[in-house]
Amino acid sequence: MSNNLKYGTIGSPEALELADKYGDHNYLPLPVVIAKGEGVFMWDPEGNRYYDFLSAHSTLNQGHCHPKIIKALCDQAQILTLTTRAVMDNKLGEYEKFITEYFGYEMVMPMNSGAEGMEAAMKIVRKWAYNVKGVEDDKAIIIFTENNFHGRSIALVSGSSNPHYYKGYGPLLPGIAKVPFNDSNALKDFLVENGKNVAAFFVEPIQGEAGVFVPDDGYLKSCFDLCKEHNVLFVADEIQSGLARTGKLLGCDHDNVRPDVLVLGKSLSGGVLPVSAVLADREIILQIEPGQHGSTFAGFPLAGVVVKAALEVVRDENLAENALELGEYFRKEIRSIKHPMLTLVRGRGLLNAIVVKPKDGLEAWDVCLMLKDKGLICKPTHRHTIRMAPPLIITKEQMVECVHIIKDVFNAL
Ligand code: IF1
Repeated sequence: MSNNLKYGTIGSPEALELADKYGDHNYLPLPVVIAKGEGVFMWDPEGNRYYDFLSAHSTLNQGHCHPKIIKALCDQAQILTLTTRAVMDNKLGEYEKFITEYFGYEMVMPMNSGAEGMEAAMKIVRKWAYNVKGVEDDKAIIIFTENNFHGRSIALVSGSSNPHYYKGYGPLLPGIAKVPFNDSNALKDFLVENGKNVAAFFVEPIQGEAGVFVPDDGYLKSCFDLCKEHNVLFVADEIQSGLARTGKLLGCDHDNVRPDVLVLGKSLSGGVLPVSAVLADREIILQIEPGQHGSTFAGFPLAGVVVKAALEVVRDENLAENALELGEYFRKEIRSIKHPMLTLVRGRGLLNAIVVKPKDGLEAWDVCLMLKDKGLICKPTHRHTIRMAPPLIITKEQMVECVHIIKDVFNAL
């Protein structure tokens, strides 16, 4: 038991030690321990406060422990958490009506993690390819983009172009092709050659994990039109780019594209539960018949009420407008920093990244450590790229303070 604790019963050193000794080592976290989260802030056990510029990788768009979402969770948790789909519960249909109307689709397949949502989408489009498009059995092709990130299941990493994610997990799933991101001609060439066997094209409207790569205006629309031309489904992975993060409700909205299949996750539950959702119209979703897919917690009543509250917050607190306005301010201010290590800032809405050029033995990781010491938490997504993504509820005053912290660090470098 450490003394001088403000939150919880163990201090940062002990928390780090226990996790290192008893837990898996598939992460290299920033050396900070979080004990409390509220809005845009996090606190360590000793009571030090940090601005959260990670938002759990766009899972906390509504901020930490949003009171409306927590209330929905606690109220429902007292009465019914789970039944499995072996029986019906009184919340599922209400939730499904709400979310399908919210995004303008006829149906939804509720899942748990984002990867499970993406896997369900892969199953749905393959079924559609065989049953509706008439692709020869076991010949369906799904197209991913180079440098994609859709999750860590073996099926999804089978389509990864990063050996870090797929090496040593073979044999990998066949039937996944890759085309360069932000190059609709590459997609066109592939479809002209192989279109008759292609079930779907999967794309993140902005490649988050790859380093926040925003495609050219019109790229998504060109790809969507090519998919229509070749009777291929357009599947948008909006797990990180969705829910107001890029300054519009969905990343696809920047190109006015309505995906045939929309996959949501992360902030869908406001960072309270792992919840994902696959939205599409009836002809597509109903390709999966009773008993052909599912999961114990998929669509459970506790998730349904939490998601409804989380989506109401996105709408009622105008998170998209706030992300648009403060994202412009953030990029303008960061671009005004003239420092040899700060080579560029890119992004859309409040999904941004800065690229840090190493200097005098210092690099992005060291910048993150200095930011942490000044009360702002962010982390490199790749060695030289730091993703900066605060909760979308951040106020202008708070953003001004965060920009000052970032400027102070580069002035000190
Ligand atoms: C980790 C980053 C990684 C995603 C997109 C699907 C998923 C994700 C666009 C899968 C998940 C998470 C996974 C998490 C860290 C984070 C991440 F891209 F956000 F930075 F990994 F690269 N589509 N992204 O971003 O959703 O199964 O995780 O719920 O695995 O370390 P999930």
